[in-house]
Amino acid sequence: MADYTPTPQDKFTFGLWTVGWQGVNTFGSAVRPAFDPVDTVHRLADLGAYGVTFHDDDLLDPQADQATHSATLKRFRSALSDTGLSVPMVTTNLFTDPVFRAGGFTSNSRDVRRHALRKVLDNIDRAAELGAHTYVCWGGQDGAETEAGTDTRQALSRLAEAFNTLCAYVRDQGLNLRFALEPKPNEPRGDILLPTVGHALAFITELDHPEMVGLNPEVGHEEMAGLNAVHGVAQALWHGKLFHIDLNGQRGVKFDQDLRFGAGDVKEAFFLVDLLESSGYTGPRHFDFKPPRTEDVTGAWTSAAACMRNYLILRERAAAFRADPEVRQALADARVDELAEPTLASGEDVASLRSESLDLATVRERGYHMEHLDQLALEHLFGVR
Ligand SMILES: [Mn+2]
Repeated sequence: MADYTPTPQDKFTFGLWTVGWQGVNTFGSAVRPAFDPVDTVHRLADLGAYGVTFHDDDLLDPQADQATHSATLKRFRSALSDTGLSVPMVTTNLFTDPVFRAGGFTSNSRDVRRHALRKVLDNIDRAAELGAHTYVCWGGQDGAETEAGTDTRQALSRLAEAFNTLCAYVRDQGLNLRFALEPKPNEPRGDILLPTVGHALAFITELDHPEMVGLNPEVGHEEMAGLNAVHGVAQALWHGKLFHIDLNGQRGVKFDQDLRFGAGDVKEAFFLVDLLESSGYTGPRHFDFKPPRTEDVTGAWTSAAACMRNYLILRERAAAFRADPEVRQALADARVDELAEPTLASGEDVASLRSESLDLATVRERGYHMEHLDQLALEHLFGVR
């Protein structure tokens, strides 16, 4: 049995808000104490993580004064340098404060939109100082419960204006920072803008600097929309837009579960790891999960460690699947490689194409044997091959 102990080379990262989630939900109050970010950094390093991420408010209490913020940042930086943990990504909280109840970048209130931009600009400065190269934007309150209350086309214009402003700032400052949009269909709003990977990809094409803006797909968010997260990530990769990824677990179309990675749709997790590991994606494997409210502090860390262990187990299973000679034959039988061959030959014109015909009677009987291939995948996942 392989050793599934993570190391920094695996590039596993966690948000302060993930393992540090106190368990406050719609119906229940906090079940765990707040974690000191410095303790979290040390604990993550001990577990083999590569980095830590945060929303501005996770690290710096919005009620505290500037001197307190400076002291907190100093302690945090010391913890980073003591442990070697990096900060590859930073994000902004534009959702907790009641001022954002009608949105951040797309609030109907212009003063709120200006405040939201200032909050992000301030945190971009911190992100750059800490060496982050990715800035995730999740506009959780940028949505609606009623069509009457928001002009969606104007909201998209204000959203584009926000990203154009932020990109211009990053360029002016000469920062090495890219933005990653995080789609989500709903929760907390009834409907959120840019609900899926596809919506976000289309939105990016309308920006002044589309090359600076990509995606941070979250497994559970695509599944909440009833979509196949592996397909969504594959399309983001195809567009060159997988700037970051949030790994977690979700079981179907329901509230945002944020289960530990692997503890949702296991087969989808298997194929997602298979995709990431074969795609050339070199970014962090970031876990955006929440330890369930059943867990005490010990259980929260058990949940965090399991995210990494499950990724490593699935990575090994996926590699074994790809290396299995029977799988290779099954892939050939399913004609999987044939899809990489262009439909028209190089330089071929449609006249040549039209001069041919297909033996329809034969091809109508052609089977693809994908059940056999899929069963082999399951058996590797189950650990019986
Ligand atoms: Mn989520």
